[in-house]
Amino acid sequence: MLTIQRLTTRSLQFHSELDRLLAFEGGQDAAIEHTVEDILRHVRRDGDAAVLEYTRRFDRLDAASMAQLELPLVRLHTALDNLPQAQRDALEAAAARVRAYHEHQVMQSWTYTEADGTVLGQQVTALDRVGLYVPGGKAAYPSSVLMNAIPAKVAGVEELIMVVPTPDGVQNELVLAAAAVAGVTRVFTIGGAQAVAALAYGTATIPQVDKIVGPGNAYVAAAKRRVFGTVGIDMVAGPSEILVICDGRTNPDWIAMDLFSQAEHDELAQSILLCPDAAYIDAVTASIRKLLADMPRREVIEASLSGRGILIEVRDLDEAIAIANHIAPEHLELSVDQPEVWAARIKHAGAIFMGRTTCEALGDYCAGPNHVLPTSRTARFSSPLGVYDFQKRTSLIQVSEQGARTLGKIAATLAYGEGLQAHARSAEYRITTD
Ligand code: HSO
Ligand code: ZN
Repeated sequence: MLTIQRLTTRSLQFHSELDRLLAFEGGQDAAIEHTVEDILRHVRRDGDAAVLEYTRRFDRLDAASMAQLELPLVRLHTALDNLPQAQRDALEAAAARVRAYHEHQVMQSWTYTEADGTVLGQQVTALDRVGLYVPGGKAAYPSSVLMNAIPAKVAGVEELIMVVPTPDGVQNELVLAAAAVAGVTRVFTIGGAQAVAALAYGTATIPQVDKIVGPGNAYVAAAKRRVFGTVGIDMVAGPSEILVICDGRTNPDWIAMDLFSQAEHDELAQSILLCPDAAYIDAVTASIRKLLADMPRREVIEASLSGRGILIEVRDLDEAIAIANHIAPEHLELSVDQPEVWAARIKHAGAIFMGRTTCEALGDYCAGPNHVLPTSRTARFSSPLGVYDFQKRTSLIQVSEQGARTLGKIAATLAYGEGLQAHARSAEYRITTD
């Protein structure tokens, strides 16, 4: 039975009820932490042998050596060649659009020269080697392979090492085809915390990477958190979210299906509608009930909408914008006239989908922007995955003779103030007295 929460901002309890429904227990589980700690220690000590042992135990895959768990690149290309033509075309079209979008993000090096000839700047370089985790189970999305791998390639990352568990040896053809399209350089059929450990520490066969990206289950998330510092990691994503602001003049079936589109990911996904028109909220509720019946994933959708879904009647669109900024949703749909006017007032959201014809699902696959977005209100302080995450900045300083004199005096004065003689004298040596 579907029971979706309905709130009105006119209620005195509105804010406390909203915050209660937003709260997501992303907390760490002690048993998982303990297991992951063991796995990391074991892989760090025994390398390939430990990874092989865990792969045997967890994925029932009995390999004599790690080399047997590496897929040759021709295997990826065969997967691509064997796809039905329509799927191949869609994958390639999506990849091309994602690549074109991300090319706009590339940071360039820059320098500027001061009056005395001192040159300052910033040199941008790519990470050398990145690990891409791809889940094997229910969330094995080829689109996520594209979204994680393409920005790395655009940034200029030379080695992209993908790990993907294949329980009982079952390989996902679309995932392998997506890896071919994205230009992944090596693939190992390993997963779980042991794969994260292998990438973070390196083994005889698996090269140590500089950063690990990609979604995974609770074990993978715990492992990524623990290896952070040895390597970089991307965000640890929570369940998907969608928040729709609608003026009440979009086909209610469209909005119901947009709410379903994120609800179908996960029982813990969150779908929210904000609308100033109570009768329209009734219409969307009726659409939800009508359309749910023939959704193949209706149980997941029903659990998600019943547990975390919210339909909110607001006083007006201004109030809706304020609430959206408070929630900082992963995906925000503005199903209104002149969406650009309202979008300009949004400060916190992972991605904004503007206008009635723009559904969020297009962003998941092929619009171009990344679908790896901040969840669980983290859009207050973080951004979509992008080329930026695979580039680094190095500062450049080249001080002229005259610059050495003026800066030397300032630095020496501050250094004496800090009691650091060597700093001061090092600067003073360069103050040529003529
Ligand atoms: N909406 C998900 C990404 C995705 N959707 C993959 C479909 N496939 C991220 O929140
Ligand atoms: Zn999605």
